[in-house]
Amino acid sequence: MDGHVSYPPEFADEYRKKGYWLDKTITEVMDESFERFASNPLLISAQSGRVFTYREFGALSTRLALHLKALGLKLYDRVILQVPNQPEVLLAYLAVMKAGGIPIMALPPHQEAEIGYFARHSDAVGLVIPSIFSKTDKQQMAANIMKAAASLKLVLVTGGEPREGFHALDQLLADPIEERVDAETLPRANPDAPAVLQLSGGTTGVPKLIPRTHNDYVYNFLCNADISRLSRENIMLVAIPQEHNFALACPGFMGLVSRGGCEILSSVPSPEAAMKTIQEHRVTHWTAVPAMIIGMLNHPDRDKYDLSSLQLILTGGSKLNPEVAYRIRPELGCDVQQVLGMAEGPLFWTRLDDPEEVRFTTQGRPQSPGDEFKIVEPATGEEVAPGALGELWCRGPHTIRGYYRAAEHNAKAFSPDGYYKSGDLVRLHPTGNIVVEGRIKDCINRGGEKISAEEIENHILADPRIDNCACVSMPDPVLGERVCAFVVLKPGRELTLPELNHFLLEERRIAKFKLPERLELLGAMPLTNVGKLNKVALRQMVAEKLQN
Ligand code: J2J
Repeated sequence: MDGHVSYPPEFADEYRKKGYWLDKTITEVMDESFERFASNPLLISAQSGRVFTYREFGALSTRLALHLKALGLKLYDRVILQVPNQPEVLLAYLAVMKAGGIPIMALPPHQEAEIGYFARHSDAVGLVIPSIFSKTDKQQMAANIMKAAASLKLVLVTGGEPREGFHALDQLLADPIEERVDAETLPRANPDAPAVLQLSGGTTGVPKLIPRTHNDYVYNFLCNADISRLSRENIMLVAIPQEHNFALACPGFMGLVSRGGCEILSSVPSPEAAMKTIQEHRVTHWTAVPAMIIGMLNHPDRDKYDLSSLQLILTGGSKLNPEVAYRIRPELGCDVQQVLGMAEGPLFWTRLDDPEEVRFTTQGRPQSPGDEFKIVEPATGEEVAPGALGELWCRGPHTIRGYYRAAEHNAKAFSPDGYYKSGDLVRLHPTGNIVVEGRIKDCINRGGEKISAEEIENHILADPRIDNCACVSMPDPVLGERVCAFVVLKPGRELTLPELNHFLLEERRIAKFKLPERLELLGAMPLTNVGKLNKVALRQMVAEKLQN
């Protein structure tokens, strides 16, 4: 596939020889489970209560794949998925892959700016959307995007009457095409080809697409399903966006399916909803970002819920502070497993039998013996002394070698010998685990959701009232960080935060979660002594204001 950086042959050979890569596609591995655990419940929608067995889910995803093929989807065609946390997101995910296509895992809040960009950049042919999301007419969004993205032909809509030319996903799922067309006609992808395009956490003007191959992604979730010791007895709650690497493959939906467990998929991330669902479905495992755990720990009504079924919280996306980690066993009655994860592939896990101090104060060690990492001086790539602070670089059988169609950026984001430069500042713990201490990449981590400063700054600079701007993180007790925009106005202009955000939403059509939550007006930007924008000073400035 054009624009995909393959693993060098000597590494691929090694990964096969060591048994990491199985040369199976994701759907082949999923189909084995659909057959093996046929009558077990696989997925329950927390909102509708609908239950899918393994057999049913396998059959429905094949049916939808046959429809997609009949509608013209071809091997390696890209299809953007933007469905909120309801079963259709996973059915569409599997169906696109079964039809030989490559799903692009967009997030439900993304708007025209993001989806339009993904469509143009990837020449996507398909888009799967809800009719309405968070009061936004997604069908209108799709129609607008189609004007500038010539490749986009196939729009599937869930939960509403489709416009002319669009297709109702629910109707396709109800039409037994498999009685007319043999499933054997579906194409088979090469296991070394990209299976899924994930989204990068974002440090650049536009989000980068991350090609995960079948071989690397299958290994990814089979390996970490072991590390989390998943089994068919497990019931896992997922209320973070299902499209995320964490919810999909770490171990997430696919890891759980490989072991025969059941996922409870919820579209409501609040602590109350989580507690209600845990009680109702006797949830044993919860995939959550630290902000959700803090929300539950501090919830005034926690004692009203029976959370005794809960065995393990899997958490990552942002740092779990040790003070919070130490409260989990006494207050929630369960264990916690930390993962430092990246959609680019690297995964570090605390192990379930590590001593408490290691489980609570480190972010783990690599998931696979095939993973390589080093902690380096970012400018030179020289390894730092053990225990010293440095940037984390990673390479291995489930870490990409390059972003999709991004040759120029790849030259900076990867070392010449193929290490992914994470942008995270870490130090080595004496146990060999790592501890995340900060980052050098210019993004804001809002409760696990990454927001590229440059991306938002570019949108803000398009506002005619604005002369200059810089976005930085400001501390938040629950989410960890939120976006603060520092702005220098053009002479005689005025601006409030609601006015700025109205411009970003209505004119720039960006996702709501990226909006600045504070605006600071400045006469001039602070500069470092070499004349560069001083973001450290800006972060300090807003942190001090928040303390007063
Ligand atoms: C501190 N920072 C962390 C952690 C991620 C599992 C879990 C998370 C992600 C994810 C993921 C962190 N402590 N435990 O893909 O499979 C920050 C780091 C990292 C960035 C990656 C998964 N866990 N982070 O969050 O691609 O800064 O992946 O580089 O969205 O999140 O973000 P993302």
